[in-house]
Amino acid sequence: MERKLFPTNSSISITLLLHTFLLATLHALPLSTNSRWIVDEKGQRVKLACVNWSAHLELVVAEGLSKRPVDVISKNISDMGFNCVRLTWPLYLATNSSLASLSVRQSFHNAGLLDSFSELQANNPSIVDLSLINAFKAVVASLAKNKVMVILDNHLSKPGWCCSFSDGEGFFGDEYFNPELWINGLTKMATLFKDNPIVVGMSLRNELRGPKQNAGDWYRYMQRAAKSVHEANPNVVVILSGLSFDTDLTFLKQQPVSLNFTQKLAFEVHRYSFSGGKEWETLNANEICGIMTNTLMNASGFLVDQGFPLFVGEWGLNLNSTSESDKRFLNCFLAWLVEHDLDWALWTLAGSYYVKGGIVGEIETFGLFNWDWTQVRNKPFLQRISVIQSPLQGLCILSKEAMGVQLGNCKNSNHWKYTPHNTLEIKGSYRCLKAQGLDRPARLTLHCPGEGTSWATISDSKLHLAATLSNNSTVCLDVDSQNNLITSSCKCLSKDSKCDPGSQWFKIASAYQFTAS
Ligand SMILES: *[C@@H]1O[C@H](CO)[C@@H](O)[C@H](O)[C@H]1NC(C)=O
Ligand SMILES: *[C@@H]1O[C@H](CO)[C@@H](O)[C@H](O)[C@H]1NC(C)=O
Ligand SMILES: *[C@@H]1O[C@H](CO)[C@@H](O)[C@H](O)[C@H]1NC(C)=O
Ligand SMILES: *[C@@H]1O[C@H](CO)[C@@H](O)[C@H](O)[C@H]1NC(C)=O
Ligand SMILES: *[C@@H]1O[C@H](CO)[C@@H](O)[C@H](O)[C@H]1NC(C)=O
Ligand SMILES: *[C@@H]1O[C@H](CO)[C@@H](O)[C@H](O)[C@H]1NC(C)=O
Ligand SMILES: *[C@@H]1O[C@H](CO)[C@@H](O)[C@H](O)[C@H]1NC(C)=O
Ligand SMILES: CC(=O)N[C@H]1CO[C@H](CO)[C@@H](O)[C@@H]1O
Repeated sequence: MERKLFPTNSSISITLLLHTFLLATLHALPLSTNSRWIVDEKGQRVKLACVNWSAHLELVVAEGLSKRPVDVISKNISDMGFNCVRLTWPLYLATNSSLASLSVRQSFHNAGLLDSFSELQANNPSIVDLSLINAFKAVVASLAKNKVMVILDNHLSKPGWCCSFSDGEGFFGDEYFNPELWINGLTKMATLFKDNPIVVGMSLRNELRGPKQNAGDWYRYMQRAAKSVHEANPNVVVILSGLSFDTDLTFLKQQPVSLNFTQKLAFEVHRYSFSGGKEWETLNANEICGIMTNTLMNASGFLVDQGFPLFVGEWGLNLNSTSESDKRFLNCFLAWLVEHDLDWALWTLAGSYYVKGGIVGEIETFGLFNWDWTQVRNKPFLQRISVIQSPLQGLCILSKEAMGVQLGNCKNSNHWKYTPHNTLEIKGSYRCLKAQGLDRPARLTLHCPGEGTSWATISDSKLHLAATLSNNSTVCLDVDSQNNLITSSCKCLSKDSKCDPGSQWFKIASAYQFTAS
């Protein structure tokens, strides 16, 4: 493993050269797993950088088709740097043939959405008279045309918005969650796409939850469903979600899943800034970052060490007006995703819904698109997440002339070694990073270890890199407005819940190097 140094802060990522080397390349499909990595047919690692696209609401039509032609949306997804979509579907689309055979036209008419329907007809004339199941297939085909891989996500049973604790959809045996019907529907869906390699994965059920949830039934039904899906479609990676709205997979520490196939299994976890209540608004950013990271590792991250891919199938934030606390969440969360180089899916693509919770044209503030699906709602955010869209993207610490250091493209970055002396050495050179003093540029030196060259990861977040000066005062690595690395006094290490340590958050990340076995 090579190591690279990533800063996690937002404000400095604006200068990123976006997507220029993200021309869509289709991997050799199908995908499978090799230890914790998702790999293609040739054994090359594939990093899933997905966005959720909903097709599970009342109308059972992928959102946005009244706003833009499906091929434009698919192309936009690829242009925005995603290589995959987590496409949500309601179980009844697979199990209720009257629903599946309803036409898109009828579905809109039944809901009384005549204006949206004429917009849909104008934008997607070839879709209006397809049945709902064929319209779903048309969306998959459009994604395939644009080399965007698809993970089918069974989001709920009855079409509509999801999910609450007691909506009858949360766990096996609930009013709308008959396990036999579910296995049957999953198997049908797996069969339907068995000859379409663009469907690379199936996430068996979204966010298990509710009063009935228990690990015993989880194993009973998840294992049966996984085998059945694999039997019907051995191409897909089967993805299993945890309990408590998919925040908890700890039970797997006691008992691993038992299946009759290998190299096709991954796990899924979800995390939002609001998952832990209002903690990001009320607690110190370093403390809460430490708590969140530990919780994530305890509840799901441990699976990576056990040799399974972990797919962060939902995460996201309000992109219409991002709060300070959400920005801190993002800095900390991205550091976690970078550190473990995880696969993920952002919630969400939609700028608005046909109808959600009875409201026609409801805005989705978590959506990448704006309300009418014509613009990116929040461009800095999109630039920001490019750091996790492919391995080794984003900003890294680069050496420059005269022993200086600055941020730049990770592709050109030096590889760093974090030595037992806590020095940060450029691999293959004798140079290491040195703090010269308060508010002065950080530099490279040949005196390693020596004064100001020992860096400790401090604070609860473990994201500050601190060095001690000759007079025993401590400074933290920081970035100035020109992307030069400096050292300044360490920010808000504890208590203060108002201040933002973001520019001082760095992650020493392992750069992936895969040798096919
Ligand atoms: C099947 O779908 C049709 C059309 O939406 C609906 O009227 C019917 O109630 C559904 N049946 C079941 C059992 O959900
Ligand atoms: C795996 O188990 C399922 C269900 O028990 C069975 O139908 C299938 O044949 C088994 N597959 C293999 C490869 O043993
Ligand atoms: C890990 O999770 C389990 C189950 O939720 C919990 O009981 C335990 O306290 C957690 N451990 C840590 C270190 O957070
Ligand atoms: C989106 O942000 C604008 C400007 O901050 C605000 O006026 C508007 O109410 C927000 N819309 C929603 C739905 O939050
Ligand atoms: C989507 O693609 C269309 C056609 O190329 C383009 O005009 C539009 O700006 C794109 N939208 C976004 C949000 O990138
Ligand atoms: C240590 O030196 C720095 C200058 O590099 C100075 O700003 C700081 O006040 C000094 N600290 C102490 C405790 O003397
Ligand atoms: C720095 O701390 C060390 C160990 O605590 C001490 O021996 C040394 O005298 C201190 N130096 C200064 C300049 O305060
Ligand atoms: C932000 C947001 O709306 N997230 C939702 C994503 O979908 C899951 C499951 O449908 C909901 O529980 C989340 O609230």
